[in-house]
Amino acid sequence: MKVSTTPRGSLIVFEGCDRSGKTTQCAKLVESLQAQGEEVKLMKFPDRTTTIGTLINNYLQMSQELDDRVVHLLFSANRWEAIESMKKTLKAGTTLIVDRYAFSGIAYSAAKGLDLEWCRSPDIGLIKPDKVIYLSVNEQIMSERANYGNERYEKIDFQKRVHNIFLQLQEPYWQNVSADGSIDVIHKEINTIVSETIRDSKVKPLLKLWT
Ligand code: Z5A
Repeated sequence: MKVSTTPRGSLIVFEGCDRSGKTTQCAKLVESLQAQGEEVKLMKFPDRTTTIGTLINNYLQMSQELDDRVVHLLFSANRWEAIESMKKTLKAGTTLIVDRYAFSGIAYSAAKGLDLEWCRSPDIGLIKPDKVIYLSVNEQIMSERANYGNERYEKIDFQKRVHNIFLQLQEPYWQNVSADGSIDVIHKEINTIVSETIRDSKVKPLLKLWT
């Protein structure tokens, strides 16, 4: 059997409550990594472009009601449908910057009252991230950011519960970054963390999440 000698890309996941700046920071990071000569690709969950993603989008925009368990499983299925292409991309040496992943799946569903371990189980075996950047933002600042309150979960009390569950999920490969400051200052901190992670994970095997 031929063993690949191509250094692999890193799986970098951004997590955080709503309006913590994940999308902004993911875009800036991709731009700066590309400028540094890295092969990099941006992904986002939920991926609203697939058939499953369309159902999720209708639910989030409140045009459709679904049982909480059904929604949870749809979010998970939306990640599983991307898994083979993610593996292929990483093995080809491209780093993936991912805006939300399985941790959001657990945090938002458990904040609605579902059992945390039940919520974890459908995502067991996904690719384990090399780094999770957790953006934490002061709740007052969060609510003042653009368009806050337009979607289903954008209520302060709910976001506090989500944040507390994210804290319970943290493991040593997570890095907390305060997202209260300016976009450029936050970006600089993230860029340093991610550059080190990309360097360190090149020859490490891809692992499975929570196995
Ligand atoms: N969800 C779930 O339940 N289960 C799952 O498995 C998954 C998700 C994966 C949609 O997700 C919902 O799905 C989400 C969780 C749930 N809950 N809700 N609602 P989404 O990721 O598609 O949500 P989004 O609405 O696209 O993103 P977001 O989280 O609300 O925002 P963000 O990406 O963290 O922030 P942003 O778009 O970069 O920034 C928001 C605004 O703030 C924007 O105007 C920026 O210019 C501004 N901003 C950003 N950073 C700063 C700083 N540092 N200073 C000042 N202003 C800033």
